[in-house]
Amino acid sequence: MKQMEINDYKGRVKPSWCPGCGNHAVLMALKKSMAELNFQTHDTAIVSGIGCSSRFPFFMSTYGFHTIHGRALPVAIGLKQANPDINVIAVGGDGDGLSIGGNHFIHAGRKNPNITYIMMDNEIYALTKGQCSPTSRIGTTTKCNPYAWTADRINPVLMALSFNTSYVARGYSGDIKQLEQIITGALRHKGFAFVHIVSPCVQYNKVSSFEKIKELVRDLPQDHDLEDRVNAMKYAFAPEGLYTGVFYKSERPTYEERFNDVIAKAKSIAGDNYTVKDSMKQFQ
Ligand SMILES: Cc1ncc(C[n+]2csc(CCOP(=O)(O)OP(=O)(O)O)c2C)c(N)n1
Repeated sequence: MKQMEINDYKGRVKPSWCPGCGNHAVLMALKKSMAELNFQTHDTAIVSGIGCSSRFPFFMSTYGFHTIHGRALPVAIGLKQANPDINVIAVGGDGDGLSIGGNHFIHAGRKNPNITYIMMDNEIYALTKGQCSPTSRIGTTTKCNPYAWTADRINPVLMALSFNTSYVARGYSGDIKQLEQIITGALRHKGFAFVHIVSPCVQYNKVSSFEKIKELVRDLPQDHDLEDRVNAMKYAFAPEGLYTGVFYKSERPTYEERFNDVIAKAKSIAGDNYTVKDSMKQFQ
């Protein structure tokens, strides 16, 4: 098997993100992590929704699926179920994953499919030129909200922890080394791995700039117990700053494993030629 290098993952399309956009760092960190784990391009699929961040699959040489708005996760979960041998990575923005796709985020956490989900959070809808998103701060002004944004924010890390996501981490586009570490951990993890990346938009979000986020960012304590979900929630909720690192990690059977158990059970009752149609007979 070929030893992969960062440049092997370079897609045919040059990244169309603005110069200075945080997503460039995420792209580099993912390539580094994939090279470290020697992910082969023909064994890897990157699935996205819609948004600037969701253009990600075009910039990689792996398989890719640029789906529809908010639907990266159901497509990624289906892909993994149909072909469990491939590495499936879902990517997208805060708008894609928390507005229109918020429902899928919840259910992915509790099902625990063996995939990684990278959310690039710029606290705005950038592709559509700067409307507020579920992570925009109260008071944010944009062309669409010229006076002030009025809704409270969603905390994606707290949300993921609350519905039992089995790997939860947060990074920041200004620290590519840490991004690489947490993404590598996510790709290695067996189960649903959620990586929240605060990734500033230099064009439409003047409130949460790189400078502002840099002031807030702090590392989780070295002795933080990765299996202590309640403590992880305290750090996720911390008003004093934006903690980064791995918040939580635990193992339980994946969605695919549980599904295979059900199929095996059905076959043991109905025989090897069992099909899903057979299971419906009892209701007819
Ligand atoms: C069903 C549907 N509704 C709305 C849109 C318009 N739309 C495209 S991208 C987007 C928001 C993207 O925001 P985010 O996911 O945060 O990505 P970013 O561009 O900030 O990276 C919206 C509302 C759409 N494409 N499809």
